[in-house]
Amino acid sequence: MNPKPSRRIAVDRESLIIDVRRQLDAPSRRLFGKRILTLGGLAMLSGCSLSDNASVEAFLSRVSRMNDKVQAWLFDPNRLAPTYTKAQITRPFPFNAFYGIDEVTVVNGDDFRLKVGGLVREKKSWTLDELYALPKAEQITRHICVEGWSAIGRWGGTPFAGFLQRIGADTTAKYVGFRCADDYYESIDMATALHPQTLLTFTYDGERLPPKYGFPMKLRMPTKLGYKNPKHIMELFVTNTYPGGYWEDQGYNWFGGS
Ligand SMILES: Nc1nc2c(c(=O)[nH]1)N[C@H]1C(S)=C(S)[C@@H](COP(=O)(O)O)O[C@H]1N2
Ligand SMILES: [Mo]
Repeated sequence: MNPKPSRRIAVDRESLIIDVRRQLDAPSRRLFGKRILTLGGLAMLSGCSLSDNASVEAFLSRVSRMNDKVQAWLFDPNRLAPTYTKAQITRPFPFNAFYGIDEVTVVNGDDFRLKVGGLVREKKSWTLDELYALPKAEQITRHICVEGWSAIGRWGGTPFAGFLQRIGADTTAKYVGFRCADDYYESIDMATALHPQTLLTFTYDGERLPPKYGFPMKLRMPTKLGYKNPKHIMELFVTNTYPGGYWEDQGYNWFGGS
């Protein structure tokens, strides 16, 4: 494994500062009155002194939590992300993970079972054939990675809202969490889980999802940044207890809207 946390955190610190500035510029922020719309003002709001590294970290993480709330509040469950044509697909579509492509996780599909748990009526595990038999949907959308690239890809699978309904998920719960075959883990807000473009995907460009793109399945959300889209999902659960995420627990913003 070749983790690259320091670079990722540096990028995130910059993106947080960009977020802060964007929030300062956002018309909705004028609600708070022009005069406190400065970094110092935000520091005051968040109760942080910004006097040393630790307090800067605390400040950024509180801004990030405020940012989660603002993003959740601004999220429109009916607004669709742009879609594209087959001719616009990026080829080759990039691979990314917290390790290199030579270390891609290979899951054996034969004895695979998707574990489903938490606040659901039906805690049964799913074979791939059962999942492949679910209602189908496809999308060509843009995937945006905070490492500085974006690409258009084509994913096929089943609408996640329908799947949640089928397993009797408590859709008034706050989060859906994911555990992956490669130590990655993620969680998303219920509004995004129920968004019509959120798909549990099993194919990439019409072919079975190859290991590099997340076999056996990837949750694809064009309304979220790349790191929010878990690959190699082994288990999912519905919960009201904040589950965090692989990069979020190292400082990334949790809501991660795109
Ligand atoms: N299981 C798992 N899912 C993951 C990651 C990972 O390292 N492991 N990386 C995330 C990040 S940062 C990105 S940009 C996308 C990359 O998906 P791709 O390889 O299909 O481009 O996967 C996301 N989901
Ligand atoms: Mo990413």
